[in-house]
Amino acid sequence: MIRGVIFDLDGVLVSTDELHYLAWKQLAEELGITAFTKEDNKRQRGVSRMASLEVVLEKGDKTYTDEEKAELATRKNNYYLKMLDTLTENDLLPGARETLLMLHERGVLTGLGSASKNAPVILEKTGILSLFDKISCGLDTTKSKPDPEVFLVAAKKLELSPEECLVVEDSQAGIDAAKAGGMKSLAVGPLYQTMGADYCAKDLADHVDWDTILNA
Ligand code: B16
Ligand code: MG
Repeated sequence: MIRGVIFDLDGVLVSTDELHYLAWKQLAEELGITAFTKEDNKRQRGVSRMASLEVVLEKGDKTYTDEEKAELATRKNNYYLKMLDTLTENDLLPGARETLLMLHERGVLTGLGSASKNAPVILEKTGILSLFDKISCGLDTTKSKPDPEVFLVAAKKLELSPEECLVVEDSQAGIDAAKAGGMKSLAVGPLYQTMGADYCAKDLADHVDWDTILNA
């Protein structure tokens, strides 16, 4: 029986990948890296800020100290935060708010399991912060998906066992993390049919058989 649903953020509830891309692109150009593309950006989905920085730096030929890397990541995050200023509830992905409300009505707990350290700001700006019982994000964790840490922290905060949780994810690393944590998974997004999840749907507005999923 599923008693809690843990949602990934970027690509499941809201699409911030274009903003991440534009902010990394701006940094790359300042560093003289012109080869960073949208294709590279796909590899940054669901991974931590520092791992995303490595994806940018490997397209150039300079090496940086850890201190310099920390400064570069902060610089990118400042560009990204400025871009988040324009985020509103209109940026929620189809079915996101409705699904959270439906789960609450059924008495199912809701959690967030996101790599982003900006997750609380994004939930606030899109008006769904109050629809979460507990939040686990990049501020609570040290390991990136496919490590299950972020989902295990969410389950612990919800006071549920992994078997009682379903993870909703759009990235392969996220589906792998759910499995590694002993949780069931629902895949959404462009790769939903190919990630080996227990259930899949184009997006949260697509037909999802919640009766079957929650009673499994
Ligand atoms: P931040 P998710 C992830 O969000 C993004 O998909 C990924 O591109 C980003 O690097 C990561 O958050 C960290 O974000 O720089 O805001 O801490 O899919 O796990 O919700
Ligand atoms: Mg994601």
